[in-house]
Amino acid sequence: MKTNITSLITGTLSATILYALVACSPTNNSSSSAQRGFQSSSAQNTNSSPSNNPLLSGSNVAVAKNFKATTVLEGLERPWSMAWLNDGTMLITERPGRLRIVRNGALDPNPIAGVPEVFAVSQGGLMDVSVHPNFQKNRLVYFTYSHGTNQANRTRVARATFDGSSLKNWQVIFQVSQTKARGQHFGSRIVWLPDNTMLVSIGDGGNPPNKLNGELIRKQAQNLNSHLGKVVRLNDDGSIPKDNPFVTSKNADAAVWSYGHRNIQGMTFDSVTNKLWSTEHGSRGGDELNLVEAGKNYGWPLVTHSKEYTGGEISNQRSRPGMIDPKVVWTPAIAPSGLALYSGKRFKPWKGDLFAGGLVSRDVRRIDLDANSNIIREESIPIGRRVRDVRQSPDGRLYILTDEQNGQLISIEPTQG
Ligand SMILES: [Ca+2]
Repeated sequence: MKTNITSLITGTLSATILYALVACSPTNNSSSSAQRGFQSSSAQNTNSSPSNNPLLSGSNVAVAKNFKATTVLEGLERPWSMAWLNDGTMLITERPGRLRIVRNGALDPNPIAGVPEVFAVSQGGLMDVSVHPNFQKNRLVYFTYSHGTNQANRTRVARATFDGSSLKNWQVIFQVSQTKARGQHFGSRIVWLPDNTMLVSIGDGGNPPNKLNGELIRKQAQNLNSHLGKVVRLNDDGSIPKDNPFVTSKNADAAVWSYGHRNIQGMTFDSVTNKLWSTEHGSRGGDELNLVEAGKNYGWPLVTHSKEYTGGEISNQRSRPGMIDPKVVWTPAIAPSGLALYSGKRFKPWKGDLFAGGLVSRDVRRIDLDANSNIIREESIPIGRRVRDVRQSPDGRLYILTDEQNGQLISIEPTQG
């Protein structure tokens, strides 16, 4: 047995070495010139300020010791998002298409009525839930969800009034202009800005072989006339704010706020620094944390650290003038979903830090920022379950949702400085 395994390993190594020799062979001109180009661009990176380079996060992330995780409740089917009403009541979406409510710490066994049928296949379904900043007056709750069929579906944003027991007047206020096939890359997080406009993240439409107009659909992330692969900014009724970055551009959709995104499933606004943070899924590796600004291009799929699922480059460029580099790159992929910036008084050691959920890494990444939003360090808070969402509650606690058939609501907290 032992000999067999050894020979198997040796065989694999020989094949790898052989492949490496072929790839580095001086007769392979295209390969060696590509290599020179890569070396010169990394030399430029070394000369620039270290704070401009992304943190390249690998598999040796420090594991947090001083924390406690407590399961608050379970029995949620594939929960995706959570939001709080003014009285502390909690709303939780389940991806198959249900809205659940938690009153005084207890999960109501009956889902909230009034959610229409959603396209709940693969990554799709009922996704984000977000309460209007003036909910106390207008009772408006917002949702993102996928709608349509396996051949033609798209992300929608809807709002409804919540009277305390059911949703009324479900109204679609925005939908992605193009439909796509299959159940990938819908986004979709909602974030409110201080002026009561909302940002919504929309995925790029899916992996190869998904196509649109004869080319890979993910290229739409660079098409300013498309909603795919974008963050869009809307008024609370779905109309377009007059000060959106591309409102006066002839060749752009006025809803577009930022572009070149693959699939953002974590997004949070820091009201102290007025900065928008997002996490997006790469393909194989190359997941990103980005500081997102109006009108900027975040590169996908022209610039990326991620590779095709089948192996091979998506692009040999990691950075390009006019495109914004990520702040953190995660390889291997953590599959980031859910993002919170802790601003509460309760957990002083965590104040001002970002908390990013990881579906594949089954943890929460705590990202320590300095006063200028530079990354100081990262640590892993192990959960042992797929983390779909991370949120700060109005009373200054941190909660996560786990993406499971029997999903859990878990609270996490630091146990010492
Ligand atoms: Ca990027």
